Amino acid sequence: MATTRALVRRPSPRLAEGLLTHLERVPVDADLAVRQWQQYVDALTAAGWTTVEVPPVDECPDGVFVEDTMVVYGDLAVIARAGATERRPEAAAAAEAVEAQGYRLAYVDAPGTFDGGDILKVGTTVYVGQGGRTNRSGFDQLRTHLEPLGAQVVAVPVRKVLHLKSAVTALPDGTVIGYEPLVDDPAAFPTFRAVPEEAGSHVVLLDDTHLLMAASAPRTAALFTTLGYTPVPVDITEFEKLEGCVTCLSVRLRH
Ligand code: CIR
Repeated sequence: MATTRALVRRPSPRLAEGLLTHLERVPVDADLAVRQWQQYVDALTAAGWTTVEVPPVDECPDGVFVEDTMVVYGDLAVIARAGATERRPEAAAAAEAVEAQGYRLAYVDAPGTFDGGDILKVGTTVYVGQGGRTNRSGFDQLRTHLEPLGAQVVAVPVRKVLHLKSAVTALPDGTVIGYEPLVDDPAAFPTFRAVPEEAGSHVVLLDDTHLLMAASAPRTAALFTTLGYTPVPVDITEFEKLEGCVTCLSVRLRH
């Protein structure tokens, strides 16, 4: 099996100017953000992941949320055309970085848009959030790229939060987890399970038992422990202020 690698991108000095859709702007501590980003990278490394830094785009405040630049499936990386025009310059260097890791590239073209944060993979099912940054053409093009690889590509509504993965992610056994008040259609997920905190909705699967998650969701971490998982909490307060979460800060490469 290929080694597990993760693309990451260090925060821009302009991070505090990042886009906001559902939250009010509050001051962001840029130095603390860099420290938190380093701790996030260290947590990946400690779990055996090799991190690959994508060259920064300092003129893009949201560049640190590198997950949004693509979706990977099998040996293919589909490069995003960001739903927010300000974020489109982020994609080019991320595409080069993932190609250098051995992935084939495909693109979503105008008028299509998608952000990687709107894509949740559960086995061969690929849920695509619709309503915010990812439009119908983006969905159709993703389906064209991914179905030949064996994926079932399913559209689900997203209106209450920025991205699909702001509302739901999945545990290693395929259970889709989310904070129910922010999930538009829990019934869209056959295995849905509610968690008690919004920030508890987001997990990065470090392996089959270890879950990287925000330190701001202690009750959900306790729930995951009772289910036999080991939570690995990280402080990401400065990114949460900009509607980011643990998933957005990396692209996990398992091919
Ligand atoms: C944005 O609005 O695009 C950024 N401030 C936050 C992006 C978070 N990314 C993600 O959830 N995948």
